[in-house]
Amino acid sequence: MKDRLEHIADKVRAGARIAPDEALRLAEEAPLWLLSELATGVRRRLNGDKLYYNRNIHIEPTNLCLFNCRFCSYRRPKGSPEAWDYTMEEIEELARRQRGRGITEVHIVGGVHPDHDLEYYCGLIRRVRSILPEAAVKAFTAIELSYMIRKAGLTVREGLQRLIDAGMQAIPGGGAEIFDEELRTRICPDKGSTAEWFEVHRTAHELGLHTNATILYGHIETWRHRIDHLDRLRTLQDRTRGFDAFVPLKYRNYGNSMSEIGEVSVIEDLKMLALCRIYLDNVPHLKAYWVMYGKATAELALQFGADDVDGTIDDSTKIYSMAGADDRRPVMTVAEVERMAREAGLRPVERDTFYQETETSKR
Ligand code: V47
Repeated sequence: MKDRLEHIADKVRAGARIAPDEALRLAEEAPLWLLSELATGVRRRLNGDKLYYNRNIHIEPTNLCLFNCRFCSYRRPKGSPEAWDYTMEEIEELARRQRGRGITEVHIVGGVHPDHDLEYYCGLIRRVRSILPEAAVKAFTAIELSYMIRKAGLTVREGLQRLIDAGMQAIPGGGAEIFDEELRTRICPDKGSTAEWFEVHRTAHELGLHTNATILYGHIETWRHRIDHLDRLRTLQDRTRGFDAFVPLKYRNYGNSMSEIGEVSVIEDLKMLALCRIYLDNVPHLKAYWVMYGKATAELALQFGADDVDGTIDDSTKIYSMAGADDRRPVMTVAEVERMAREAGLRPVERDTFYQETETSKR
């Protein structure tokens, strides 16, 4: 009988779906070159020779947070000299500075602020949309959403509908961390649950919103936990088709209360990216978020299944620089992404939030 690993590889090459135990075998036994070949095959089938990016900024309204996740380097307690809590006017000013720069997406996430309510967040979205009408608002992790909606006494469906009416157009993938309930209570004991995360994304999909999903990997989890996480996402995606992109987030260990764990190697990152691409055969895009991986690893990721590197960012996010990422002031120019694509043998495509090619890109 054919070697079992070769049998799994043939399944992937033929476009067939692999089971959790097969994914585990690939993770534990496949050489890196084979993972690269298989993930590249899946990427090509789904996205041809495209490398997607967008012109985006993040707005992080506050780093005050009700929750105290052990991996977080960003949260500060009230009164800390490093805490921030922007006023609405300051947020408007951040948006105004981006006028006329071709930004197509504003990604808004921050701490779960103890005092703000759903009306505040709806107002925030409306103001950003009125200042940057050409940009889509992709806002709030499922954990922030679940909290603000519950506090308003609404169902998830009613709360999301209010935010949609205010102008929210997509939901980022954050807050997923690790779905295994036992590990989740060890790394983020007081955070919203796996069930809450899924309720928000499932309902969003039912309302026609597109969302992303993430995993926080490289801490205390094993390959089994990672594959279980991917499997739960693949199952929901079979039903709803609402996830646009999967974004693996490598645990960065600077300045948080799990620092002693250290960080996994770049080889492990590449294996993880490939496994995600192979396993999530129904999620169209795999994003190697360059701010978190650093530009060098993001380039390598393009040989392991990634078709998207996120966007230009323009030094607008602190979550990763505070956790030890290479770029203290993250900025990616369009020329840099174009070079990255060409060197990988790919075609750079500027996209909007919904993975449609922008008019500038078509010219
Ligand atoms: O949920 C926090 C992660 C996430 C650390 O959807 C950490 O397109 C590593 O979700 N080391 C928020 N990761 C960011 C996020 C995201 C980013 C870019 C694009 C998209 C998208 C989503 O950041 C959190 C958490 O998983 N995170 N601290 C850390 N020390």
